[in-house]
Amino acid sequence: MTMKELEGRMNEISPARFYRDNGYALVKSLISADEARAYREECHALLARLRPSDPTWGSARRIAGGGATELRHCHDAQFYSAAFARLIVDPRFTDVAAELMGSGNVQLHHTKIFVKPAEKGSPFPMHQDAAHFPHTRHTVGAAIFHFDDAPEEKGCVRVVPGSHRRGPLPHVEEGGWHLPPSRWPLEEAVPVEARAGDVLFLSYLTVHGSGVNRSDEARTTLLVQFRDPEDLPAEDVHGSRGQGMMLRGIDPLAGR
Ligand SMILES: O=C(O)CCC(=O)C(=O)O
Repeated sequence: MTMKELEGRMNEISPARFYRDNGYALVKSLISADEARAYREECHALLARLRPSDPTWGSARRIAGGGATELRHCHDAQFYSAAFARLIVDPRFTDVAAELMGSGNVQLHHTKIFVKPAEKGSPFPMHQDAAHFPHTRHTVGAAIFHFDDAPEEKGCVRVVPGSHRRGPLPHVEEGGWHLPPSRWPLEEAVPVEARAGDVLFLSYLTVHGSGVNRSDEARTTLLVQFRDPEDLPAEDVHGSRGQGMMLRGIDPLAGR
């Protein structure tokens, strides 16, 4: 399907149905434009306070055509500003996450803010998040809150629709931990352009990446990785301070 056909289909059917078929769903205006603007300011103020690290993958430079690029980032944002703690338990978000997973219970894996600075915001080579933190039942998903518009020239997220059905794929350690770029070129993936307030939900098996921000404005997002609490990690990797917090419902495994 072309990008336009996918967008049309997304408007016709429920996010849960589209997510099941394609491994992703863009929920438009999940928060208002005013809320997105306030969260944008909160992200930039927080990063200014923290002196953030730059997690740009070594292989990003090749994708960017050789030039240096930059990412500003913070893990576990809800530990630094209560605004993010409120957002991750907001039923507008958790109800969608529950519906997509087919579980009433939504548990936090981790959160991270990404700011791709204007003109040189780093790309992400194509990958599955599953390669970074594999789980036993594959319910894990990401919700990417957009706090400003993310058109293609800003390095929006790109996806391979339906790739979640292929299961975990072998990744290569090559300036990052991603799929071989020659077999999974970023340019061939479908760009999911978003507006401030939109939230992109993505299965952790969906092959995705993102391009360079070449625009004159930063791209600002909060990524919330969630799971069904009964979906246990397959490997003891990727710890984070907030992991295991319940965002909706209960943890049926507690006390066992
Ligand atoms: O925000 C982006 O551009 C992509 C982030 C991503 O792919 C990830 O964190 O797994």
